[in-house]
Amino acid sequence: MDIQKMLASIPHLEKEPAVALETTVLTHGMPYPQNVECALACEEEIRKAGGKPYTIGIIDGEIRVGLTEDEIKALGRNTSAIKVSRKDLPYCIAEGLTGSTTVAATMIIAHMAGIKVFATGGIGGVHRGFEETMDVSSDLEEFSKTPVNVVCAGPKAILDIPRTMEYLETKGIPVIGYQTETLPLFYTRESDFPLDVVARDAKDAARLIHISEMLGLKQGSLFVNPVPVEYSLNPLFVESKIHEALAMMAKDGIHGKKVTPYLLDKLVGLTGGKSLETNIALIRNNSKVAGAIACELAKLQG
Ligand code: PSU
Ligand code: MN
Repeated sequence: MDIQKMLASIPHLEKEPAVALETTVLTHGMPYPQNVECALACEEEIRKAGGKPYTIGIIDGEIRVGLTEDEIKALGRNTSAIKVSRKDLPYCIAEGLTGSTTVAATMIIAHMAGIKVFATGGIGGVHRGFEETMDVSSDLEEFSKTPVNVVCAGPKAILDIPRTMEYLETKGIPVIGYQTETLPLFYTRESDFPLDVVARDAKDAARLIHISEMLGLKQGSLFVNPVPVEYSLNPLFVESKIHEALAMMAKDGIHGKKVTPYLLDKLVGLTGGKSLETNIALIRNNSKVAGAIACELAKLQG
């Protein structure tokens, strides 16, 4: 693989209303075939909002910005694709492997392509029991390194939410409520965590991104966008299922990069598929909002 040639093939999309989409949620976050349907629906949501979707992944060791529909379908069926975060990028490319990119790795590649807005479901964060395991997602660290702005439905509820928020604060990462004054918790719309900053609409959000850029802050921000009300799950129901999933995980001795996929998978079973339905709804909704923000940003900067 000629690395120089591969890098030269990455498009430059600074002036476009481009929105990045990740692929770990496709390969490790949802079962087939809902994963593929969801990935294609997210692209469509972005287009409907006037944006241009670019699904990011690594095919046979080659970084790809803008997978085709057939490639998304193939990746969604590929059970041997590796989960690629920041640390895994060189290895995946060196070995010519096919990999799906996490929030952290997708931010890095999106930035190479000049994409400033990125939609996902929920970012990684500080895991419950981190005192013991030291498990903190490298997604959090990425925001202080890479100026890409992520629309999500809050940190995943499986995490230690107060500590995830403290970590973001320490790193100087803006957490901006999209039409909400409290932090949404992925499967549920609301929480007891107040937010300092609220974006009233996509234009507001784009201005915050633009100003951060003009100040030369060279870091990302996090837009937290609540799941649509009809898909929001009861927080007590979710919490009890998370406890069950965590107990199963302890018994199965799961660690490291397997933790998040394991918990999401167990929750689908424990909630009778409800968590999956909600996950699909929220990620589509985030894609729609990201498309609108990317449009406003392109107008500001075009
Ligand atoms: N959003 C979802 N489902 C997912 C993810 C996000 O709705 O599976 C993925 C993202 O790729 C994120 C990863 O980066 O989960 C977090 O993994 P970890 O906790 O190992 O960093
Ligand atoms: Mn981890």
